[in-house]
Amino acid sequence: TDIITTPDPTVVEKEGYLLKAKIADGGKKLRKNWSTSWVVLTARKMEFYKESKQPALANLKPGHKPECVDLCGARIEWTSEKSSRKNVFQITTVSGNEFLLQSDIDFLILDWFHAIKNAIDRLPKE
Ligand code: I3P
Repeated sequence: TDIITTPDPTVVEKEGYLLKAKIADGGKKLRKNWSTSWVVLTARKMEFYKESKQPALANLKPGHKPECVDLCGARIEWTSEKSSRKNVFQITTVSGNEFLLQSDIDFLILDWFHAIKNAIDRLPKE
């Protein structure tokens, strides 16, 4: 069905653990360093928390702010070239941040890919 709704920016659309590697910051390449991250997707952004199931609590700790990814104008694509791992996709933000996300569980990474792609497609391009 094609029901068009205005997404509430505060509603968590999806959350869970994924393997994450940030490979560029503002267009500058970074050394790849995979780590498990608790990922929270809302309409306009993703947040990466350090391995906590309780983002609210993690957020209270000083110096433990989640990394925030603005999805407006972002790109998402599968990549088999940027990692030896299977099931890897890349998110590239307008600001030139690049993230690889991965899970060995096929349905899980597929769900994430489609949820993020849907969020991006609903948003204005900038
Ligand atoms: C990297 C590390 C990564 C690996 C990367 C290595 O080494 O092993 O896990 O990426 O491969 O360079 P280091 O820890 O010394 O930086 P994948 O697991 O995604 O393959 P790469 O250089 O081919 O990207």
